Amino acid sequence: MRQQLEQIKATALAEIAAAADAAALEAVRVRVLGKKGELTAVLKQMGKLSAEERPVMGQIANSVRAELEATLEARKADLNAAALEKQLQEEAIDVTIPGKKVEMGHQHPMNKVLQEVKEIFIGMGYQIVDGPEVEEAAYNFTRLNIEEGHPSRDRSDTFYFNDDDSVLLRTQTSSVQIRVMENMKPPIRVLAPGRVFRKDEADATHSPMFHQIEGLVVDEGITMADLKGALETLIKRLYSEDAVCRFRPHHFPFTEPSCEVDMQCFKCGGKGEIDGQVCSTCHGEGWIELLGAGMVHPEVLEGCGIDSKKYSGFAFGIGLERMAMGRLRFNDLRLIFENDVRFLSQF
Ligand code: 2NL
Repeated sequence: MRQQLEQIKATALAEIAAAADAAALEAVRVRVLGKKGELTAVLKQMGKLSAEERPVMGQIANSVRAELEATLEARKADLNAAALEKQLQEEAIDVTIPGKKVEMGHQHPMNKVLQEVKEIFIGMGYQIVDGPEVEEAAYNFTRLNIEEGHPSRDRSDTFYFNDDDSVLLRTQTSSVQIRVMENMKPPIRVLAPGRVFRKDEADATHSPMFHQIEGLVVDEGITMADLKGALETLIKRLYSEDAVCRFRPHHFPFTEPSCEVDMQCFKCGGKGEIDGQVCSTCHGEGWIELLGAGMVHPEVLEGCGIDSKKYSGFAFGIGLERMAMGRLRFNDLRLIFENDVRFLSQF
C-alpha cells in the first residue's frame, strides 16, 4: 500500500509539472484527489490493514494528499502569472508612436459668403426667413404677377411634379416672401436665402440647382433711395468700400420700376481691357452684373392683403454662386458643386 501511495504521488507530481493550463491541472486533481479518485480508492482498502499499520498508512496518505494539493495550488499560481505576463506583452501599447493626424475641415466657401451677406443684412435689421422648396405655382409665379404662358413657367424651364403644373420645385425664393407678406404686418425687413431649381444644363455659369438670396422691405414711405442705400451698403461691405455701383433700368413682372445692379470691374477698373487685351473678368464690359431689384409691384402687395396706397416696398434677388465667384475670385461655377478638396481648401 505504501508503494501504491508513492506511485500515485510520483505520477501526479510529474503530471502537475507538465500541465500546460488550468484545465489540465483540474483533470489531474479530479483523477487523483476526487471522490472517485485514485487516492480515495486506496484509502477504501485501509480496512484490510492491521490495527498497527492503519494509522501509519493514514498519516502517509494524508501527507500525500496535502503535498499534492499544495503543489497543484503552486502550479496554478505559476500558470496564472505566466498567462497574465503573456497578455500584458501582447496588449502592450507603445505610447511613443505618433498619433494619426486629423485634418481639420472648414466652412464651404459659398457658405462663408452666405454668412457674410446674412451678417450685413442682420446689421441693417433684417430677419432671416425660409420656406418650402417644393412650392405651389401660385406662390412661385401667379402671386408674383407672372401670368400663365410666361416663358419662365415653361415645362422646359421648371421642374413640375404633376400634370396640371400646380406643384413645382421653386425657381426663386420670392415665394417665401409672399408667405411673409401674407403673415406679417409691415414694417417688414426679411432676407430669404435658399436653394432654387431650374432646368438648366450644367456649364461654367449654369447649374440646375443654385442658391438665391432674396430680400424684401415693406413699410410706409419706402422709396428707391432705400433700395439703393441697402444694396450699396451690401456691395461696399462685401467687396470693398471703394466699389463703384451702377443701377441700370430693367424689367421684372413683380417690381415696378425694376433695375439690375452692376459693380465696376475690379480687374480692369471699368476700362474693359488690360494692356490692349479684352478683360477676362468682365469680358470687355467694364461692369459685372450682381443682382436684380425693384420696387414691389402694387398688385403683388395688394395680392398679399397689403394696402399699396399706405405701404410701399423694395425687393431684390441675388444669385449666391455668382456672388461667391466675384467675392472669392474664381470663374467656373462647377467648382462650387464638385467638392474637390484641392479647390475648397484654398479658401
Ligand atoms: C432676379 C432678381 C429679383 C425680386 C427678385 C421680389 C419678391 C417679391 C416681390 C417683388 Cl415677394 N420682388 N423679388 C425682385 C426683383 C428682382 O430677383 O434676377 N430675378 C430673376
